[in-house]
Amino acid sequence: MMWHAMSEAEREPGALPPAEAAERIRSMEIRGAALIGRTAARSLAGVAKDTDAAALRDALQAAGEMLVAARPTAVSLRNGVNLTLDGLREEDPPVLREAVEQRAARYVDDSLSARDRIAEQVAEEVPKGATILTHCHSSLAVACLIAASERHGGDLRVFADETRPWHQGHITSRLLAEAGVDVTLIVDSAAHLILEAEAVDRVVVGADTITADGALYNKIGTRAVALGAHTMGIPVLCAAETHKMSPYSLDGVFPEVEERNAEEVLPEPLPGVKVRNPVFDRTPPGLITRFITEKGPVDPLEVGPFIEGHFGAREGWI
Ligand code: RUB
Repeated sequence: MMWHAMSEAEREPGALPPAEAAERIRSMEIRGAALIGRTAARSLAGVAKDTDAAALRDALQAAGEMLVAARPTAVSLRNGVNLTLDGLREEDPPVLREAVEQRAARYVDDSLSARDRIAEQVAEEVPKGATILTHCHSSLAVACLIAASERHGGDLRVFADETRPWHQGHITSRLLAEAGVDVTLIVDSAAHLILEAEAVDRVVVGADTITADGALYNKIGTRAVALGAHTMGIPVLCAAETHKMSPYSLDGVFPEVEERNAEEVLPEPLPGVKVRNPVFDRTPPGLITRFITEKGPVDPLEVGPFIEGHFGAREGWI
């Protein structure tokens, strides 16, 4: 089955063996930052459950490293691994086993309940009759738009942009339509025209990584949409669970922007033509109005202190 034809439930996998989880994340069969973080946590729980005591510590470390290496940009993948293993490596195997399973379950629960809390907040601040533009497919943004539409009895319009080359905007459109939301699909390059011509009230996007300087790493094209909105005075809201915040950026480690295969852009090579295929970009803090997290709204300029307060010592983190 094509990944973009799958239902949400089918795409929320159980405890996959780490090599399979990593491969399915790498191939984008499992994608979207929140989901890949949950997939990593569940995979580690599976390792904890199924590995002999003597091999457990090394197996968890190796699995963690393999999962983190699967895709480079979304920090929730790395946080999913590190928050699941945090401070446990020295524990005796029986304690380690149980604690990893509990931590993984907590990571998953926190992620899913964050989505609901964020959706409520965004729904509260979106006015009845509003027109919203969203970019790519963010499960958090979709949850927000469904909640907002329900709150206003369907009196809400959404424009979803397509996001080539993978067309994740098609997933957004399908999910919103299935939920009864008034949704219109547009190509990425129509975003500026639509922002203006349709008097869009808010842009709502998701996040792969939020860094301590208040910048947002998200699907390629987010920056252009945010810039367009900014020039027109349209607020840009980023719906992001705190798992999207990068504690590593406090140490000066910023996300690597993933470049994918040329074939995704040009299936048949054209002689003499080179291809670039960066799939994320960095939107600077000045173009984002607010991050909406499960802990409430965070101003881009307050992200650094927020991250410092939110994450602990991070000893032994991958
Ligand atoms: C998806 C993307 C999404 C974020 C947030 O990129 O950039 O906006 O991951 O999604 P890709 P969510 O398709 O390359 O994974 O809100 O579901 O975490």
